[in-house]
Amino acid sequence: MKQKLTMLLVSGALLLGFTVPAAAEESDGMRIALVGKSAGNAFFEVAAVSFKEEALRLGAAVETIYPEAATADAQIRILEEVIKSHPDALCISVNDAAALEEVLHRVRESGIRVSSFDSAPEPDSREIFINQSPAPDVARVLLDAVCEITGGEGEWAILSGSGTASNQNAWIEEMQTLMEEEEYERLTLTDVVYGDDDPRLCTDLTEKLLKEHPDLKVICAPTTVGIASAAKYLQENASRCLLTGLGLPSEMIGFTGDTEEFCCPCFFLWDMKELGRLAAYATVSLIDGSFSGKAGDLLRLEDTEYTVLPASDGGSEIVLGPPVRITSDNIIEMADLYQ
Ligand code: RAM
Repeated sequence: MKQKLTMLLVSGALLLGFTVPAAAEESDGMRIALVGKSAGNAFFEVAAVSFKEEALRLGAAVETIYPEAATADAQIRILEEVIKSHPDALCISVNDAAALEEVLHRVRESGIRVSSFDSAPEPDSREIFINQSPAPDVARVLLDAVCEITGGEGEWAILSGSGTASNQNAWIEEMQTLMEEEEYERLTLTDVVYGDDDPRLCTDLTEKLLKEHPDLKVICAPTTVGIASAAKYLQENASRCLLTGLGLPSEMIGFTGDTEEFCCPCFFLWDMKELGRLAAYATVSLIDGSFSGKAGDLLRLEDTEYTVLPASDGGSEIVLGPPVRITSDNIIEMADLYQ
């Protein structure tokens, strides 16, 4: 078993240039491949910390694998390797649910259990999705923040991740639906752009948005990479345009505050520790057969009980909880929590 794992690590390292986590070599028991959207995105590294801790506690070794870019092709190449090395389970956040459907079917057919978190695969490509927060709740807090920052009227734009990401697309769709409500009717969504969770592209798109829309009041970036890149650009250029979205507290220190020197009055995230922990617990429970992932099933994680619900896409999911608002009041505390 150890030999197989080493082969995957070596081939993965050659293919993608990622490093071998120490934890992956510490167990001869269950093995899990944890696949994020892309390398260099700290969101997945933070989620992996509590994922690995929980998995190790339960006797499973974790290999984290990050594709070189947030694309379907890069993830497909990784999944081909995963099929060959055959861990007990795969837990994935997908860049493109439709494009990954075929390879994920083959992963499942090979006997590897498939859980997912953050960005959901198609219902029949997964056994369970750990949903960080319901999409309507995420959309509501973001739109309310845009409303609050603009004073309820004016132009705003969205700087998203990749155009095929299920999570960002669900949040954007929900925001567009909510825009029909009366309280948002004086807000104008001027543009939606996709920075592919690539810091350079996100920076260029921020510049482009400001040039093309000189009256832009707020950029909403529902991606940790997008918001961090936009924050740097806006603040370095002393832009009057402000910022909100979904961010990692550690990356938003120095940009978050209510006074003029800061570009971001508030942003949101969810409980990253619990996201990783719950995803690991669900994955190990699939492997050991104590959990089916089907609607109605239960997961008991210490004193919290999670029920599997039917997801809006027809699959099943466990919902973690509501998004958390982060401001200058709690950013330091939150950054300490999610290292
Ligand atoms: C980025 C990713 C991830 C998303 C967070 C908020 O890091 O796109 O999928 O959940 O932002």
